[in-house]
Amino acid sequence: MSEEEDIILSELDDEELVQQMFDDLYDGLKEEIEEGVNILLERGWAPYKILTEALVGGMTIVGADFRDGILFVPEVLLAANAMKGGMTILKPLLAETGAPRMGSMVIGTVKGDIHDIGKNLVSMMMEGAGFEVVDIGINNPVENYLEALEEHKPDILGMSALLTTTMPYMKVVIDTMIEQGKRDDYIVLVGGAPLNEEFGKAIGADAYCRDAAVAVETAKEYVARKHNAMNA
Ligand code: B1M
Repeated sequence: MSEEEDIILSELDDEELVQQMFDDLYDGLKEEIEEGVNILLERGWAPYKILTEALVGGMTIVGADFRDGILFVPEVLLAANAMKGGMTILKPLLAETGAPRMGSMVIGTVKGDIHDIGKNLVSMMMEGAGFEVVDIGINNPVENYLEALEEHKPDILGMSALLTTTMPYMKVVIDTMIEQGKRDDYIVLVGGAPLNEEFGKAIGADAYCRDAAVAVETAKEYVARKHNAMNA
């Protein structure tokens, strides 16, 4: 039996458990991540704390080693899969806050880009805050966004991009909305690791959101403004 198999997660204290979850995420061990999440929930950790400290914290380490050429795509896919296992447990709990309905959002990752963990996290947090979310998935050409906007008529369009090569596609979507006279019908929020506020402004989005918590706050602020303007 290997040393790894001897570790009993429930016997670790919180700090050790989170460290072990970082290792397990790194090794793509989905079942262990799910077990770790359940243990932290039993110990009274808030779902949001588990998400940010154990799961996102672990993924940050994976990201650094991916960047430095220590980890490769297959390993990172396994880590992503393990993270999704943990997120699946937390999703209903984050949505359970009984928050009043705040508004609605269509969200998707742009064409050429298949990263979806951040987008999924934003969707979960938005749902938890009382937004109705329609997630159109990854690799979306402009037509998909426009169809979803037409069909669901949300308050917000959210776009995600994780690659410097795909982030300019957000401008293609916004420019097409402008051409079709639809831009002002929606609040456009953008996010993803390589973006920044300046980029958000330059492409004509309403706001850039650094993380899921900022996305929720920004969405609330803009929807309230929109409703106030409509009632004025
Ligand atoms: Co990719 N990848 N990847 N990858 N990957 C990055 C992004 C990279 C930075 C890694 C690195 O080199 N350090 C790098 C991009 C470099 C660049 O463009 N400058 C990179 C690369 C190069 C690639 C490939 C090209 C690798 C290759 O094939 N050679 C390839 C591209 C595939 C493609 O998309 N066409 C690729 C593939 C993959 C995997 C498939 C293996 C996997 C994705 C699995 C999946 O998503 N299902 C993967 C992963 C996991 C990563 C890293 C390690 C982690 C991303 C992640 O999930 N982070 C990433 C390194 C990194 O970011 N540190 C990397 C956790 C997540 C919670 O954070 O996504 O930033 P994030 O989301 C945050 C905020 O950004 C914000 O809120 C979220 C939650 O707080 N946010 C929004 C995100 N979207 C939002 C939308 C909003 C609002 C806020 O709308 C309102």
